Amino acid sequence: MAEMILGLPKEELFCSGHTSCSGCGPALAMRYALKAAGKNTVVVHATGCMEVVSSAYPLSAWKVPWIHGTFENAPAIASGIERAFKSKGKKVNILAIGGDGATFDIGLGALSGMIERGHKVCYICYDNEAYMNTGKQRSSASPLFANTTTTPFGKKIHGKLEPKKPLPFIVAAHGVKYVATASIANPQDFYNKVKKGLAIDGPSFIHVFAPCQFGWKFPTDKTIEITGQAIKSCVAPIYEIENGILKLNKVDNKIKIDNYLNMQGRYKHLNKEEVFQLQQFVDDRWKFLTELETKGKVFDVVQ
Ligand SMILES: Cc1ncc(C[n+]2csc(CCOP(=O)(O)OP(=O)(O)O)c2C)c(N)n1
Ligand code: SF4
Ligand SMILES: [Mg+2]
Repeated sequence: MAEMILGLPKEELFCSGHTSCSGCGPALAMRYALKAAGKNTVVVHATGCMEVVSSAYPLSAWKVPWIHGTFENAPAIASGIERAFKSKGKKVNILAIGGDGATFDIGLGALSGMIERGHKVCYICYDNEAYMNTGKQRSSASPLFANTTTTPFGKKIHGKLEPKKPLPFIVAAHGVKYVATASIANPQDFYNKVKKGLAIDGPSFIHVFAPCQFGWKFPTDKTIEITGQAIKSCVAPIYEIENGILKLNKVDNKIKIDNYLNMQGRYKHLNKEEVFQLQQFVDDRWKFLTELETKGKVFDVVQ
């Protein structure tokens, strides 16, 4: 039996020596995801920070077979690999991984196709809420009012004008058996969800909230604290949608979002009205989710 630490295998399959910034949230997500998937895994990676920092030729941080295609086609490559193994009667975990830019925006068509065709692939989106690798441009996962290089705070606009795209729900509406959100502040929860996703006989989708100190502008030792603030304030709701039924991770003593915002440079321009609007958005969505939880099955499952 593998040696475990805090309920996770000690062995690292995404190993040290990669070139991410210190305090990188997504790099932790890679470590935990690989601990859950184990050695019998092929990883297909979209372009983005985690691909770039882990694969500078001739080096690799991956101790499992790993392939990088382009920014937009990881789900299509994963689909082909899955069918090839299936035709040989081999059982291998297929993890497709992309950032929010690759998943919410540019690879969404390929992801939708992979899901609709029913490929047995677990897709993990690590969400650092912008196109970080190319210099902090906004994505459709960037939150309302976030200061990015393409939604800069200035006289005309105060950061991004649109709220975050509700991607887990868009994926769930495809009829997928397993969709989950997770965070790097609760490795056991994320680990269990990746295991569950890989065990599904069909596509599964996991969205992991993973702060980026470079893009969000916070000190490198605050990554987990900020993630914790996002969970406790319900900025990042954590839930599963299993066979169409939504189950929320409970939050005792929900806190206000002020501290979460104050810890980050990307929000330092906000005025009181904007903080109020953001709080309202978070509260409304939490209420919506808690109400949805009481309804039983909210999505049809067709996979
Ligand atoms: C078709 C295409 N457009 C743009 C790029 C340039 N590009 C490479 S990585 C990247 C940003 C990736 O953002 P995300 O998926 O959120 O990952 P992150 O870098 O934030 O980890 C962009 C725009 C590209 N490689 N291919
Ligand atoms: S820019 Fe952000 S996501 Fe990219 S390596 Fe640095 S901390 Fe990690
Ligand atoms: Mg990103």
